[in-house]
Amino acid sequence: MRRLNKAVWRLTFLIAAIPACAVSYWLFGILLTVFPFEYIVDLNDEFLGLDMFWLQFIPVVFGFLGFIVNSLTSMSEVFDLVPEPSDPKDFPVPFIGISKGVFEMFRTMLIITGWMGIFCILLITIPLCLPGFVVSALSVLFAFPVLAAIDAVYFAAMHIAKAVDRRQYDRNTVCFVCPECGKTSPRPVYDIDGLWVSGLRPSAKGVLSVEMESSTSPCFGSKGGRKDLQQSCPECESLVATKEGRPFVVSMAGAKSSGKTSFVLSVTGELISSSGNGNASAVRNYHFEHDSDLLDYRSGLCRPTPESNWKPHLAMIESARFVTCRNLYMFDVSGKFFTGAVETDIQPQYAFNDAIVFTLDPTCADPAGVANSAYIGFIEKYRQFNRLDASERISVPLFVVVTRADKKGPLSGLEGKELKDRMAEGGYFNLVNTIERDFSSVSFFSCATNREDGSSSRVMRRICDATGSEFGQFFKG
Ligand SMILES: Nc1nc2c(ncn2[C@@H]2O[C@H](COP(=O)(O)OP(=O)(O)OP(=O)(O)O)[C@@H](O)[C@H]2O)c(=O)[nH]1
Ligand SMILES: [Mg+2]
Repeated sequence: MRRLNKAVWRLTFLIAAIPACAVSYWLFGILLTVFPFEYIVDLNDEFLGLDMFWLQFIPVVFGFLGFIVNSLTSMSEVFDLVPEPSDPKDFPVPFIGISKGVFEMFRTMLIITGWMGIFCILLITIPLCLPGFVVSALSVLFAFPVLAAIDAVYFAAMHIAKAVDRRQYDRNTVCFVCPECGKTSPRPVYDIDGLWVSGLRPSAKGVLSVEMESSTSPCFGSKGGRKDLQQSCPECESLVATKEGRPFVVSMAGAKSSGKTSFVLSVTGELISSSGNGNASAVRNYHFEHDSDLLDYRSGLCRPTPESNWKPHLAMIESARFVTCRNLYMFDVSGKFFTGAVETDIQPQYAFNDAIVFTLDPTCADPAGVANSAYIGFIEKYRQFNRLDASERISVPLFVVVTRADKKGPLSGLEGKELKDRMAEGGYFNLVNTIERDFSSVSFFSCATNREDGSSSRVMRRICDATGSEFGQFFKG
């Protein structure tokens, strides 16, 4: 890119010189016929014997060489010209400002021409020196409009790039979920040189890889470190580092020991170990404590979730396919939450979750009764939180996940309609009926959530596909 910029930059100077040379050549033809230059023709006839073509052409060549030396070598610095385009790293549209450079050149040339003209007249070297300066001045005169036109094209390109960047910024920061308090807001608050701003504005240069210009007009540039700026949650003010990842939010529900935490750990564990089905460049848990939970889970230990838990499991997925991260939020909660025994039971994500997973342990004592009362505990809270009355169907899809598929039973290994029918026949009639009445989209799966055997990932894949989410590619189908 840098080489290309340089080449285009220099080419514009050279292209502009061609018509200037032609005009100079034609001008010399006229000059040689008028006072005080006609004596050059006489001198030539007497001593050199060059024909008219060369007499006109030689000074143009001298002028052109002078022009090249001026514009392409370090001589340009003497004349306050810009010999090279700006580094594309600092200035992604490097040609902006070319007219200014050319104008400088033009101005300098006029001054030099003026002074040298006087000098030349005094030194009888007018015929040799003046044409060179005339060529240079004319070259600049021609270069100016040509380069101004190029400038205009690049200005237009910059505005388009800015608009694209703005769209990307709006799209990627339209929904922020705080990994600490679990609440959502349009975007985090950015810290720019100690100034907190809730939305970024473009800088004068603000596209792609531009650095932050100043605290008053920072740019959007997603590649310009915007994602890495210090950010905080506007709700709880905690510092966050979500890299503006687009969220996909799953709420977990289900009775105690039904496998909610196991499902979450199995999904995130497989996501990490498979590098997002090979489609991610990096996947990691946002909270360090979830790394140790995963280690315990892998060694066969899965503790009951404390009632005080409200931090979502957040798996951050980085992929070259997307400009920003993709963040998978799974809100795990203690099964006690659905018994009515827990007072502090606010689940903020109920307002914006993309999917709900309801786990069910078919091997416990009275599985249908346990699942039913957990479901009622859940749906009451959900409706209450979203102020939905019992007649309204919930549009967020619900996924019933029957766990313990590793233990042989009447429901293990089944899914979809087959599983639903088997459940309806096998004592879960009320539950299946109520769920289908409450939700407009319900799917049934069974899986072994105590291990990472791919069954949980498969469920996640279906969840993503059913909700039309781009997260599906990060899970094995
Ligand atoms: N064999 C088997 N055990 C499972 C499965 N899923 C969960 N378990 C075990 O069941 C126990 C409870 O699982 P959890 O994932 O903690 O259940 P939970 O729903 O999160 O429970 P609470 O947090 O107390 O509400 C753990 O010891 C898990 O290892 C499964 O699919 N098969
Ligand atoms: Mg749990």
